[in-house]
Amino acid sequence: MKLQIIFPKWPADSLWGQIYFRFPYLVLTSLAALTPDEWDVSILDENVEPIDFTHPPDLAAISLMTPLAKRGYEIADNFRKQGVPVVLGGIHPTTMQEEAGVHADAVVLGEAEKTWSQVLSDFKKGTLRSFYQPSGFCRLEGLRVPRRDLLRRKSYFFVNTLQTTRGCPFDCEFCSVTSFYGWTYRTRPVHEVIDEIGQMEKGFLFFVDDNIAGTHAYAKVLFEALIPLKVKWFSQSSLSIAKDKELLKLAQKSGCKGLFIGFESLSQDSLKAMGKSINRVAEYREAVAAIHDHNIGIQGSFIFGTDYDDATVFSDVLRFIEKIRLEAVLFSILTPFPGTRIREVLARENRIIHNNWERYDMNHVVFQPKKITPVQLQEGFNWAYDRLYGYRSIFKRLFPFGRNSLFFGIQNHGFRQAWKKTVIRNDALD
Ligand code: B12
Repeated sequence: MKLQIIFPKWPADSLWGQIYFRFPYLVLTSLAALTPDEWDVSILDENVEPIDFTHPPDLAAISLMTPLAKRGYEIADNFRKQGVPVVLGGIHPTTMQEEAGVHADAVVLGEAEKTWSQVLSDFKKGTLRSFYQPSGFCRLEGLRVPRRDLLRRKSYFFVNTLQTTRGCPFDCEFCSVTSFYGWTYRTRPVHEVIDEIGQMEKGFLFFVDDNIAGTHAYAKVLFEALIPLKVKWFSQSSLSIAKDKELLKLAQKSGCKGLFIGFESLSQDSLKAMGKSINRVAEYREAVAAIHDHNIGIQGSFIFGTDYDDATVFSDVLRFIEKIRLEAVLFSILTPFPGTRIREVLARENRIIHNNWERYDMNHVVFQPKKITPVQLQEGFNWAYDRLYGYRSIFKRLFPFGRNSLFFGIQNHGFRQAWKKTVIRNDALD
């Protein structure tokens, strides 16, 4: 029995379709690892190789995040037309069950660990159910080691994506994580993480955790255990890490080269409305300096379009990040993803313009902002990215070179190239 696990491609002219430093989505290798040995399993990341519909598997499993739902459904419909059953899973099908059900023989809700072998055995018996809902969240003890051997190695910049925790202790209104993982923050046994790293190729690690410093006590044990491995790593964290000098020191010693941190806004009112009051704007400079002092670079995340944002927000944010010298930045337009609290609010106020999921990539305006027009928001976002990835800003933020310049140099170059080729198709605003 052949099983193919698929991650759909980004539109070629989208920002994410253009990024050249690719690394694999952990779900592909994780789901393959959960698949019993009797299956002939393969994984296909459509961002690095095309699907060969002329040689279909016996069963196709597709992982969907919201902006890739349209492409995922096309793939699913195509397979099903040929009589190949399809299972859909991931964050989008979990929050849009009925919609996903139209394109699938089965929809797996939530995490796969508790249900996947049941799905496969039901399939073999011909008793596949329409929906599979796990009872609660899985334990992170004894997670299977992802099947990295199945990856097309040459297609990726690096392949070492792994996870140490799931969930986030916070519940920001724009974020899908807490609605998906519940109000839980689960950690893997540190020795299992270390064993897994021992089985991986040498080189850079990306911990795809939502918040690697969600509990400082766990993070300290983890970082301490990483020190002898002499690895270099990158992950996501909340800004709270900056307040704990001991944790920062351990992060530095364990090889942390950069952290993706959600600043989100320079307006304390916006942060309050987002449910992210743990961020104190007044403390940003000091926090950034503390992280930089430990030779850790920062990729900051900022969201445009809250009810407090007016037309000045774009230049204010840009000026600020150049001043505090964030090595890299991800700008996002506020996006009402299914399952989030911001979607409920905007839907209640009748402010969602459309549900064309392909445009839910945080680069397109899909809702009516309060203080500016959708066109102003889109144009302000485009302007901010043009400036951010112009050489002037890159130079201002990275010079004098030192703090992990190579890593962030590649990151800035990659985003600059990708942004130049990105086409924003905001048909909703025409
Ligand atoms: C790592 C990560 C990234 C990396 C991705 C790169 C990479 N190659 O891995 C980076 C930092 C580049 C990134 C960027 C973006 N990301 Co991101 N990212 C994540 C993060 C933190 C972890 C994803 C992950 O690998 N998890 C580990 C795997 C094992 O878990 P999983 O995918 O959820 O799969 C499990 C279950 O969902 C289920 N499952 C999933 N698929 C399937 C399929 C089947 C058939 C079955 C049975 C089960 C199943 O089983 C798995 C095991 O339990 C998630 C948050 C999260 N916790 O999911 C956000 C998340 C996926 N990202 C999100 C977004 C919006 C983006 C961006 C659009 C943001 C932006 N401003 O541009 C970009 C898109 C870029 C891209 N190329 O993907 C959103 C998606 C929301 C949505 N509704 O779609 C999330 C959920 C974060 C959030 N705050 O809401 N991201």
